[in-house]
Amino acid sequence: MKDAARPERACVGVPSSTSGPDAEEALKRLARARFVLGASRPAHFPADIGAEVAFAGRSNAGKSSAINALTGRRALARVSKTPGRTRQINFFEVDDACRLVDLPGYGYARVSRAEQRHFGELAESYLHSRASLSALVLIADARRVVTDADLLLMDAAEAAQIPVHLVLAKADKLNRRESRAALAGAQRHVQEGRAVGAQLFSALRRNGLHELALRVCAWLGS
Ligand SMILES: Nc1nc2c(ncn2[C@@H]2O[C@H](COP(=O)(O)OP(=O)(O)OP(=O)(O)O)[C@@H](O)[C@H]2O)c(=O)[nH]1
Ligand SMILES: [Mg+2]
Repeated sequence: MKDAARPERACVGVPSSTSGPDAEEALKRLARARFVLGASRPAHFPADIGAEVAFAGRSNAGKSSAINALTGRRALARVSKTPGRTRQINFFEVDDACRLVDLPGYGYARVSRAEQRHFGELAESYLHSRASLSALVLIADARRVVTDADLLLMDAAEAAQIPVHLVLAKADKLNRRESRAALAGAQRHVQEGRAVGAQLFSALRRNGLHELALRVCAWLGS
């Protein structure tokens, strides 16, 4: 049933080239995104039709910034220096029934236990029940190792047959050697089947933007 809802699950359409006119088209398409709603309970999610790509990861990893960079907007998704900024599941419609989804981050100790549990349950319910969810973009800080919570999320996605693209954000904070090492570490998760792809990314410098835009648009379909 879930497979039928995700025909492009095997990452069909991810191009070999990551720049050029296709990437420009993808960015142009994503620039049409507009905020639809923020949901704090499943009953508030928009209709489960079409295709969605959700951005998940640790608090403060750069999920909302990645959405802003992809859509060419400064503040479509709210960004903050304080972890735990995104407290709802925020839906952005790109075009007819194709959406980007900004998930609340996990692992922020200063959010109360009860609230963490609430976010966790909300995200879990979203992951397990959302037929239109085509893929997850897992944003991790390039300077940190992938955390146990990231691994748990990748396992949950695998169980739900949702492909994961691992994005090492804030790559502008690393030098060339560190970047290579971080990417090699992330590629192990690809080799071991937890992710279908891995890349470096910087919302600040727009590095890796074309590659990510192409992936996201391939998953959103046309
Ligand atoms: N240097 C640098 N800073 C970044 C980058 N992306 C995000 N940041 C900064 O990291 C902080 C957190 O960014 P957000 O995009 O709000 O992170 P988030 O994952 O959405 O955080 P939560 O909503 O709390 O889960 C902000 O201060 C951003 O300006 C990047 O590519 N480079
Ligand atoms: Mg956020």
